[in-house]
Amino acid sequence: MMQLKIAYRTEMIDVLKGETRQPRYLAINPNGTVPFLCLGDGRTIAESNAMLWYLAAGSHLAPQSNYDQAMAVQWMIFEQTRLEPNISPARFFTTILPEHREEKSAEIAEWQRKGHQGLVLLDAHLSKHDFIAGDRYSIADIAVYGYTHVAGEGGFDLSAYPGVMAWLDRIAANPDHVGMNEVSGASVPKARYRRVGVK
Ligand SMILES: N[C@@H](CCC(=O)N[C@@H](CS)C(=O)NCC(=O)O)C(=O)O
Repeated sequence: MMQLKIAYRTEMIDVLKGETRQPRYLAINPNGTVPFLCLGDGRTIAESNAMLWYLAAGSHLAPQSNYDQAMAVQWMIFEQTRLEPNISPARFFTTILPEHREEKSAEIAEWQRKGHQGLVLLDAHLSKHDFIAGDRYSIADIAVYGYTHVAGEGGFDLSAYPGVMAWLDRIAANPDHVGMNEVSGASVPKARYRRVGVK
């Protein structure tokens, strides 16, 4: 939303405190997951990739051709099935809640094994392409960047993937890039952002 200069307000929900399971949050999002997008008119969107497609529609971040759109969907599904389910729990029990690392060591090893299978495929793609879908930066890069750039916190050594490493640097060097810690908990002053149609 910052890249598209869309005004928004962030409300932090603490997963570790179980806030996603509390009636107050379930009344807003029955799925009980974050992230969750509430539009100004009361409509809502779950799933990060659905939000990306909605927000980017008609903008420079939306893949243009039919083929690039299909490639974006393909890699977003890849991210949700091959990367996120492995990197996220490995990172959770390695870095976010490390006190359970020992008892979870067998599962962490399995998440890492499967996560590496995904990273090999991603590296092969990014060794031949500068961006995930098409020849320019798009929501497909944003989606795949999310967990890939914190894979090290899940015990993944990304130095084995030069294509991925070069792409991570390319994305972070984008002048519009907004780092994760620059948005967490941020309540962005509306005056700084032009409202461009969250309808
Ligand atoms: N596929 C979803 C993932 C949503 C998800 O699993 N969120 C986790 C945190 S990353 C969550 O809300 N967990 C809290 C819970 O299940 O109570 C997306 O990409 O938005």
